[in-house]
Amino acid sequence: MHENPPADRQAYYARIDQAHMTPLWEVLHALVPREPKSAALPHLWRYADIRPAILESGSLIGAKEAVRRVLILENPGLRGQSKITNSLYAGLQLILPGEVAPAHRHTQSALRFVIEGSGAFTAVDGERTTMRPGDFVITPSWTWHDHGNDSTEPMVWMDGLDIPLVSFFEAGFAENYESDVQPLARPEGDALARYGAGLLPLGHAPQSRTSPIFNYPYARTREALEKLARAGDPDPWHGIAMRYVNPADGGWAMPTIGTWMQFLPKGFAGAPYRATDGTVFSCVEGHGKTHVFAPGGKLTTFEWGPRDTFVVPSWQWRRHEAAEDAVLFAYSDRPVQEKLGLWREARGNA
Ligand code: GTQ
Repeated sequence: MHENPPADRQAYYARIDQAHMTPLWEVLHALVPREPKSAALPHLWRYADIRPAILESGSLIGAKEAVRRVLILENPGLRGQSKITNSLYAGLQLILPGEVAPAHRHTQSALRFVIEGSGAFTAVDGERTTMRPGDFVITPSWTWHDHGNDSTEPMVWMDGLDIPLVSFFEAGFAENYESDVQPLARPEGDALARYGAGLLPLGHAPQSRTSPIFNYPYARTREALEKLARAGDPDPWHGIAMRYVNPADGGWAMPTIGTWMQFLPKGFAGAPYRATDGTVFSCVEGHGKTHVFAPGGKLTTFEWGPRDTFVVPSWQWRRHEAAEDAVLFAYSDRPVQEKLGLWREARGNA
């Protein structure tokens, strides 16, 4: 409230401080802001700029020793906190041919979004899936998972986890599996056939809050987006925007992280949009620009292309443009905010 409270108040604050109390009126506006004021900053990580450092990590430490050899993408406004937004984590994980990232499980949920390379696998609760660029792969909370690379190329994927959320709730548990690689219980493709073909086993009762599909292959997503784009009528703010769905309940694919794809047709000039979920974007195809307007009017423009990652903080206006057909993958904490009745969005003039 006051830069320098009067002496009698300061003396009073010092006295009540001894009893672990502090006056609300000095902090009320910060505690209950008129609107969100994210400490996070908009930022773009160009893959070409960071790729050498990612590959260099492969000569400094093995995947097994590191457990997960990942470079964390730290928001420049939140350094030292392992966060890309206030509630979410992002990292780029490298796995070299022949390497294994040993099996473990944790209550944090993870998504993998394949950036470079093809043919490495992740195994989740007894089933392996081969990962290809643009695939969206889920490791649900408390499921055993190990990663391996039987291909001949290095493989890099983006890890998106709800680490800051779970840490906020102080609900994190983790344990290692007894061996590096878990045994397989089902053939590859089982989950996609069982749950991802517009069918569900008769009488299916969900065992978890996460989608039973754990790899949403890009080939299928791309085909749907392409058809919808050709049909026309893109949303003026989002283009063709399609969320990943949990087929068992129609909700988001993950309980804590919302994921979707945006196809921006050639020449798309999106209208301004903002929402309370700080959002991470990864470009899959095409080139475009995103303008972000921070509070106070500071404009940041990102010129992105394939494999680049960028983040837009909560409640900052953003506007996408695409000079050619472009595809963006996105994730945020929207499912959590929706469940808590907090999520808001606003649309500028189209
Ligand atoms: O693959 O299990 O980037 O546990 C951070 C923590 C990846 C993983 C991360 C993890 C993982």
